[in-house]
Amino acid sequence: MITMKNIIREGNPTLRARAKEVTFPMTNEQKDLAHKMMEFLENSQNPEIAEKYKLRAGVGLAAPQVDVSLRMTAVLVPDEHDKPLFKHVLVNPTIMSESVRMAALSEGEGCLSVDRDVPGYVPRHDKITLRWFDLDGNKHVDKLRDYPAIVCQHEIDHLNGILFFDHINTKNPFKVAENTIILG
Ligand code: NB4
Ligand code: NI
Repeated sequence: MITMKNIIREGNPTLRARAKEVTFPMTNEQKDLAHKMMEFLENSQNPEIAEKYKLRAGVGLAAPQVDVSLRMTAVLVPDEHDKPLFKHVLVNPTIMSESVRMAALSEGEGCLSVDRDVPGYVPRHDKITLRWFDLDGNKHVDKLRDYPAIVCQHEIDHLNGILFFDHINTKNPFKVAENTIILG
């Protein structure tokens, strides 16, 4: 299983690299990694398992975070009743279109690869149209908004070597642009 020991941290060059496209058919090793990434998210959101293995809670995990430079990310966004709102491993995800309106989480963002608090709003597109492939190479197109859209943008950033604090306004971390809504 994946634990915090397997997750690389800020300063490791893999986190700043552009990850490579996955080619189909995926290898068994790649599929296995995809399943283990989703399993990590499930475990991290289970209070008993998270406590036992000292896992930080996560709603997303990108392959570069476990030092595999491939365009693949697991996303597990629960709703208030812990029923998944969006639960998929996205392979080669691409944002096809995005809203002009931006959104940011009121609490800012954290990252499993960043061991410090970086306060500030992280402006992201409020709505995105996302194209992605599943492990069998089937193409999917989803329109996402608000929280799931923000999570997917954080994860796709990892595939492009971008970390959340790259988006925070350095002069005024809590500055709100006029086209930005604050969520949460
Ligand atoms: C990715 C997220 C950071 C901001 C928003 C949030 C948590 C992460 C990083 C957008 C994407 C991981 C991957 C949470 C969390 C709410 C839902 C369900 C029950 C606890 C869980 C806590 F843990 N971010 N952590 N950070 N990343 N919400 N929740 N809750 O997930 O670095 O690249 O279990
Ligand atoms: Ni992250």
